[in-house]
Amino acid sequence: MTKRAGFVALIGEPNAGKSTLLNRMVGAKISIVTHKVQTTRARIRGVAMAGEAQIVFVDTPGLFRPRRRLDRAMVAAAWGGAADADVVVLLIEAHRGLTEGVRAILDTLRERIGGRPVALAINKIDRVKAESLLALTEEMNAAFPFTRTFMISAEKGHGVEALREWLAGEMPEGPWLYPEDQIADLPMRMIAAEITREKLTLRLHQELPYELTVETEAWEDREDGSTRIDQIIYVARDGHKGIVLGRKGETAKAVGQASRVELEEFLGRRVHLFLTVKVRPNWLEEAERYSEMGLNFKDGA
Ligand SMILES: Nc1nc2c(ncn2[C@@H]2O[C@H](COP(=O)(O)OP(=O)(O)OP(=O)(O)O)[C@@H](O)[C@H]2O)c(=O)[nH]1
Ligand SMILES: [Mg+2]
Repeated sequence: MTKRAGFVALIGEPNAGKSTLLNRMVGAKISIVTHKVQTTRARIRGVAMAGEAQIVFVDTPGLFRPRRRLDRAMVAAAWGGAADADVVVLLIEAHRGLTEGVRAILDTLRERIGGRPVALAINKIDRVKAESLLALTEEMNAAFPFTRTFMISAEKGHGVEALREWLAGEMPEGPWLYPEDQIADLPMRMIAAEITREKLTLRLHQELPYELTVETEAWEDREDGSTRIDQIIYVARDGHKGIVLGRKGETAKAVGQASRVELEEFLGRRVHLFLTVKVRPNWLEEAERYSEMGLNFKDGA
């Protein structure tokens, strides 16, 4: 059989389940998932195999109306991911249907993504009655000429194989883009920072997760088989430092513990994780913070 390889961009509103789908396709957790919106900040590539086809999934930040610099850089990264892809998959949530946000995405798709296949994946079908899906499929296809429609549950795995099979056939013929055993195209230190950011997002409330960022400062694989990882949590305000640390440092300790456990599982080695919280009032306006996240600072201007 001939080899095939190409890129599939996963786009959709925040919280649609893009990262969940990427992880399922790849078979490993390489993109963080939370119940909160705006979890993914940059383009994350995961590699999946389907027979002789290599499908490089590009997880993107959710698409929404951007207000701040970081928002704008995230949305630009998402559309950049779609523009480079061979196939675009739009994820929507079955229980929310054709929202205003989805309509806005369809408008931009019409303007920017000419000629390429765009598939619709109605996700979270486990949350609705099957009867409602037919009407939603019709409504969506009246609003946009989707190449195909899939009904899936990224979390439970329903319908995901059919989507994978179809995507495999859509990939252009050509050599594979990554070695067969590579599953992610993201530096380990960035994955490690993302894991800690996930644990922070799960524990902190309201706007705070948005206003912090995590960077891996140092990484040392030791001869005894363990790894020492030093990370900095940047917050924008003094008051936030106290919240991240928690009473007697309990919050930071719990976050560090949860992150370390997942890092050990991911790396398959013992991990010593050291977290430092730093106040940096202007980090949301610093180019270096954006490049550390894999974003383009100028996109946010
Ligand atoms: N019930 C149900 N929940 C799902 C499904 N897929 C994803 N979720 C949940 O939806 C939430 C958001 O999932 P993510 O994968 O982080 O969504 P995302 O589109 O990557 O979100 P952003 O990165 O913020 O744009 C999480 O709580 C997931 O567990 C599904 O098929 N069914
Ligand atoms: Mg995501």
